[in-house]
Amino acid sequence: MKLTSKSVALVPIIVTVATAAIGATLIAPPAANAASTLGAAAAQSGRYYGTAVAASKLGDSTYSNILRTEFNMVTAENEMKWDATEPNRGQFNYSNGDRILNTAVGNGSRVRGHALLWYQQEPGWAQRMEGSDLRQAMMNHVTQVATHYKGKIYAWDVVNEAFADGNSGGRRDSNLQRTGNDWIEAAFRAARAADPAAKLCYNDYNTDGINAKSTGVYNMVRDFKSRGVPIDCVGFQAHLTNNAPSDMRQNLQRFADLGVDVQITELDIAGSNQANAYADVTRACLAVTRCTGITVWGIRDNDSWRTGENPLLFTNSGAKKAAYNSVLAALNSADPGTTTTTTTTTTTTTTSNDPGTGGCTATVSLNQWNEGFVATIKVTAGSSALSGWTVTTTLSSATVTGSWSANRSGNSGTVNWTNVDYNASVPAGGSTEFGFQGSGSGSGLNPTCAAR
Ligand code: 9MR
Repeated sequence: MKLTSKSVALVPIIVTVATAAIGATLIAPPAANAASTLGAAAAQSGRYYGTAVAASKLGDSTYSNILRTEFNMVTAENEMKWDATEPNRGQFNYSNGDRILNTAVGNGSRVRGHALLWYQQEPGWAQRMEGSDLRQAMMNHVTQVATHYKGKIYAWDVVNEAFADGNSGGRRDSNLQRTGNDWIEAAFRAARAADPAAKLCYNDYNTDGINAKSTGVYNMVRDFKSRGVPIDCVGFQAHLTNNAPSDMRQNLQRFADLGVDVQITELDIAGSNQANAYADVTRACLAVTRCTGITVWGIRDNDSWRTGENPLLFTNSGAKKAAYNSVLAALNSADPGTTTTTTTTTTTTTTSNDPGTGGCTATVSLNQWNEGFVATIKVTAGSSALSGWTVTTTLSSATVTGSWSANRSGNSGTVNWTNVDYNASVPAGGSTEFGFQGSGSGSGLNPTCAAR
């Protein structure tokens, strides 16, 4: 069939259908003996509960007692960052990082390494560098620090906060980024070579729900997985106020579906709904099999970087807050009677009109769970470049609740999606993607594509 006109009828042809069903039983352990500490409660489901630790506070007995009894994962709040570990080029200082690591190990805790490369807290000498000289210094830093801690780190935040805020979905400008877009994968490869046992994570904030920024990270992780770049996990910082994003679980799940572990890495929550929001974040992680643990960003309110916002689980004097009790209860809520089973099905369907000259095809990758889904749609140009496109989907038993990288005509029934400015142009044979999440069933979307 040869279709040559833009206005030609869209005749769907099912080209390929591949379906994989993954059944997962979640929140398994019985709560016969509810655990009385955060770490023990999280361990019932094989997860950890951690905190950020400041070396300067280890001499405070209230602080170190809570640390020892409640937590089984530790992140150095500042002591393993670039400015702390390499204050002068080629001259390394691990004294405070090692103090935290040794304290953690002495308490029977594991350690998250934070962070090998971050555009903030670069030492002054690195801030003044650019280009290939900086790239060389960056990779040497990754190699040296990961080698020093080889075999002792559960997971490294190899790269922290490399994506821009707002709707671009792209990278943040920095001297690191200006060394070339491949700096992130180069860092992951260097870290893997130095410490093959550590899980290697990308970590960021404002990526806790589904939005343009988290989708930018998602696309990078998917690309890394498809090209064999060694990435094992994604950290979601979760610096929140009042509420967890309503789609936090779905967001964690879509990353997990790419084949990486996910973790909540720097949790703190300000505002009057704090206790509920903490429980919501806890449940979001517990509902995702590959969410392996939660770390709060400090112990007592006055240990927090968010001065005056009281966003943590313990008061200034070290007493447990309502938020503490709600987290503990959520971690202990594994009741055999309420064990939930979630089935996630990943379906890749190619439905197309024959692209012919000036046409395009659309394919959908669908992650469906019990009551909702995320659909990623790939638009591929035919033998001519596109200067704009329209994709039509059929949502007979679903409602769109959020979307990215396309304009849409409605949220159910026949929904038309058109390009936004930055993805209107697609070269001949090239492709671009947009996506959406919805409630209900995403099956039968049957996307068709037309040039515009
Ligand atoms: O909590 C850290 C604070 O003590 C430092 O002054 C600050 C410096 O930028 O970094 C804080 O931790 C950050 C973390 O390393 C990365 N995500 C955001 C955290 C809060 O700013």
